[in-house]
Amino acid sequence: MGPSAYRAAGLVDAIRALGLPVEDAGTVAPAPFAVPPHPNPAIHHLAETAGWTLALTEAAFRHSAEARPIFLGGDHSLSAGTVAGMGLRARAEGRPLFLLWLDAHADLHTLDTTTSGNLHGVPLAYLTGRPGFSGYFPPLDVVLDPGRICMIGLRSVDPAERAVLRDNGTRVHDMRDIDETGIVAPLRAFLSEVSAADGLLHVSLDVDFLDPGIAPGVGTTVPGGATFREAHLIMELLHDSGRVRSLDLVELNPFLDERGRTALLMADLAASLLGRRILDRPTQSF
Ligand code: DIR
Ligand code: MN
Ligand code: MN
Ligand code: MN
Repeated sequence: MGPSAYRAAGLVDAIRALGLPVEDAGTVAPAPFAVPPHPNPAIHHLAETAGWTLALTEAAFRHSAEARPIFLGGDHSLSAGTVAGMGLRARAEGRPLFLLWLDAHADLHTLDTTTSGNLHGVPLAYLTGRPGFSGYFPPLDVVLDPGRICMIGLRSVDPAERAVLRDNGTRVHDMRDIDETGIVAPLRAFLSEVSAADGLLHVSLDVDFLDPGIAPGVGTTVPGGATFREAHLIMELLHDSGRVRSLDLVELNPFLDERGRTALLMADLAASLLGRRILDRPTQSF
């Protein structure tokens, strides 16, 4: 029901109000994808998720040819497909893909290390070519370099994920970092790198990146998340960078929301990313 809630929150009109042409491309249908039984009994919805990954990879590649797609979820497992598709797009343009992951979680489990069995916890392992996906997920054409990923907002990392993040080159900014340095310095450093490489940037925004006090509509709330102003500031800086090509809005659960406020906040953040601003300011360079 997430996409319906974003539509009801006026996402399309908010984008149109910025003077941008926008088209609602409707609902993606999952592709059939047969998988053998997996030895990890915790995993559920494996074949369905693999089928969605295949369909979303194709949809992301196709829609990004002439547009800057926004993918409405739905579970964070959808990023396995959207980012894979944007990897194909980047390759077609001869440019590197960079990924900004705004999340309380690292989503770096393999199918073998996940204990929850929730496949929202695995997309970054799939996308960075970690082992164990072969035969269970669609073959990945363009592997994402972990050194081109920046994570902001972490505050719930499982031991298996922590071990990977120790030395894979990903820029990792947990909430302690944000408390100590603020949100601007780490984001600027990352955006400068994207610009220097003439990269394409995909942003993946998990609702639980935000503090539960402002964004209750998600099944995996973690206290101590990003504030309203921190989140908008990130979006405003992303807009200034001119680098964002695609966006995921994921993990919204309207049944846990309070009168649509989380859906509305996510739609407002998307509008900030697309250029809604309080006052006109000189464009910043990165
Ligand atoms: C946990 C939670 N690491 C898992 N992950 C979530 O289920 O693997 N990601 N909620 O967004
Ligand atoms: Mn989920
Ligand atoms: Mn997530
Ligand atoms: Mn999360």
